Amino acid sequence: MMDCTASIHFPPLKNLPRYHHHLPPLKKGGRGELRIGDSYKIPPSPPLLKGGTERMRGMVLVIVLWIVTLLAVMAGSFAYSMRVETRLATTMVERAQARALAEAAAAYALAWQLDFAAQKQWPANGDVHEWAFGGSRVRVSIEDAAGRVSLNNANTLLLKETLLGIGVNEADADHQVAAIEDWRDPDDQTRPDGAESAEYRAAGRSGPKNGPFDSLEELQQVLGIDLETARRFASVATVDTRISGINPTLASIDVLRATTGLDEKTLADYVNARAQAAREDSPQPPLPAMDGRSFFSGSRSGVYHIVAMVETETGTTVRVEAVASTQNPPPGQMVRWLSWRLAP
Ligand SMILES: [Ca+2]
Repeated sequence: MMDCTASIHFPPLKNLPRYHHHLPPLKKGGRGELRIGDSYKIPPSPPLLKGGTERMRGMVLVIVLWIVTLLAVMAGSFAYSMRVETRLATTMVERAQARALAEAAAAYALAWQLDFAAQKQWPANGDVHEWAFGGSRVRVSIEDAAGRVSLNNANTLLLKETLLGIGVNEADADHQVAAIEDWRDPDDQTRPDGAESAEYRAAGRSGPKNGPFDSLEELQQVLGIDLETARRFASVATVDTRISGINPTLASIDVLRATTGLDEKTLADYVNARAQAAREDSPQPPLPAMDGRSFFSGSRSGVYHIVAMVETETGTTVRVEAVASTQNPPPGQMVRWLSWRLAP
């Protein structure tokens, strides 16, 4: 009888990986070889592999946390930039609304002067009219240029009284009046205390113009007039009339304060009486008597200085300064705009 017993020879297990010591003892053969029927149990994962998995899990957790943090930072940054852009857009819209309101107020004040009956109710004397519109505060004033000091036509006395009235001392006022007159007269003959081309050259400045003032800003170029004096003078002056005096019924309280020498109470009483007469449609009161000043007139000019200021609920402010004339308007229009300035 044939021996059917077959045996399979496995290679010796000498070179098994490091966990070979977990191999169970051979049940059969006992000579380092496995035979069919031998049972073999796969050993559990070695402890080193288990520790590596935990470290990997920790690293994944750290990476996820970093990603979450990064996303949170990005979301916060996006929200902030959106808030800034929204605020900027809101400010621009508010500013556009305030500007439209100031322009409307300027046009509204001017419209009152185009009708004789309306003109009596709202005299162009620089009084501030105030109202609220859509949560914004609107303040507008309009002055006939006949109530202002004409830089081109005011005489020596009126120029000097105005300079004294805005705070210039006596000696400087004499120099400045002469410099203004030398600036605008056509000759190059220096009057006492004045300044013609020789004085401007000596000072390293250009001038004088030897012609009429075209703008109030030109005052800053006159030799001997500092910036602050020029600014104050400009607030009560005009370059758009040919009237040598001022009309007190159309002069603002600032002009009256600078030119009349009257005390504050007398001025306030006069301005209040003037406003009441306009409301009641009665004749304008006379200016209180003064000592010898003769630069007043009863003229009107038809040229208007307008200031409109708007302040919104959130504090956005817009100021419009304009000068308009009813003389020689362009065809089809009622007024001619001489200047228009928008200030923040
Ligand atoms: Ca001159």
